[in-house]
Amino acid sequence: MRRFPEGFLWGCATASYQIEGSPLADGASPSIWHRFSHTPGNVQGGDTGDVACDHYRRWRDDVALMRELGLKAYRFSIAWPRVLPDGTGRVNEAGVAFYDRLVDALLEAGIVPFATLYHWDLPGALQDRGGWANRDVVGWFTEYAGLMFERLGDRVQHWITLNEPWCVAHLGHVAGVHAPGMRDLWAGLRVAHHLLLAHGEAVAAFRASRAGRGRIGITLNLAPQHAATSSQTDRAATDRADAYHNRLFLDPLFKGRYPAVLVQHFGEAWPEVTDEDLAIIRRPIDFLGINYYSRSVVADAPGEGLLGIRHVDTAGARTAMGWEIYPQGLYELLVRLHREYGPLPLYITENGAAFDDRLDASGQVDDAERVDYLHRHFLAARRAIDDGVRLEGYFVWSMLDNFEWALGYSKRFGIVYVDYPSQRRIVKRSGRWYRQVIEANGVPERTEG
Ligand code: GBH
Repeated sequence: MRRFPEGFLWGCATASYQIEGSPLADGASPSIWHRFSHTPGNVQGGDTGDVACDHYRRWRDDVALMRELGLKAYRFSIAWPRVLPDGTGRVNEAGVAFYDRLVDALLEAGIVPFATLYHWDLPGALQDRGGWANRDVVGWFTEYAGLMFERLGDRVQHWITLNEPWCVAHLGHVAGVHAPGMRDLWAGLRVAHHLLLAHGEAVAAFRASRAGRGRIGITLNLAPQHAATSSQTDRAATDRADAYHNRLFLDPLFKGRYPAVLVQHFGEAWPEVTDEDLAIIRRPIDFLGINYYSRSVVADAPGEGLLGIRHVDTAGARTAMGWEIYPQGLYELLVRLHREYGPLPLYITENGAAFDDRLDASGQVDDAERVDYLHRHFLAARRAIDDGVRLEGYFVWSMLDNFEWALGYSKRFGIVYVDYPSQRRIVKRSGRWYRQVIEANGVPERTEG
């Protein structure tokens, strides 16, 4: 057995718009994802988060299920439009009450709550005022964060400001495949800067609040970028890719500067950034959350796309998302973060995979590939801990099959199967296996695959 450190926090992660359903219930206002998914052509199959996993109504059963799975921790996100329907100002008490009860139920079940303030569902009312592209969003977000610290900070000790700011800036504002569906590099770069400023100001509000005895961090989606060949041009292309995907957020957060190669590459489009801004962004945080799914292999491709790069397909096995299964990349990433940006406490706030899960004749889901995927990634994480990395917890994405953004319900990431028509939850083989891992606080040295 490869055991993990005592007190290691094994958990699952979810996000509000992906599981809750009832997006307009009890005084909530439409988020940008509600609007986006209700606009034809944006989401596969015309799927929306209107019902999702109906978690808004079934949260009590879902917490009971978490207890059955033996989870030590649970990472969820708060829907900003439920608690502040106009984005700022008037508080919707019914919305706050939902998270209040959820937190109480988690604590009662002995599960440590990790609250993410922003997992992509901006109030539509704020989008009408320019959303993340308007620098005023820094004040709006700080007000919202302060409210949640005030209301939940007596019980929630682990806070994450933002989930994957790269996805918000790039997928939402440059590529246009996520809400709010903009395609504008100039705006996207400002959005990235505003996200970081909002994060930094929320950290300051946290330190001054009643929640301040707890811990606060941010979650980034990070992926090692490997050069397709050792040529000078491929290596330079890979450096640009790493700067855009990884260092765009890591460097300002931990080093107080943006990657020079990006500033130079984007030239005129790069926003004005003051030293005061950089000081706000680099305010010390208590941990870094890492969402890891795969790596990229990069070749130089002059004139192609934003960065003059091309992604090269590898021979490795893939998940249903088409992402290469590459556990070694998790080890590599953790060691790099520890050496170049730490040492600081790290959590894997998401890792997991979509596969073509099927209910078999006996009504079970035999997802052996997911067991193998998780097993190999857990071993990679354990090796990083051997090397001195301060990894303190691991959240599997996801607890339940859910609304996979632009891909709707076509992709299943859960360790629990959701039969959407009946809303029945069926623990997959991977869910039963994960319960044993948590119980043993470790995994067998060898995988079966
Ligand atoms: C996360 O995003 C989200 O936080 C979560 O809501 C979502 O449901 C989950 O992951 C699954 O998608 O070049 O092979 O590395 C994931 C963000 C960004 C991860 C793009 C994959 C490119 C694939 N993704 N990235 S690869």
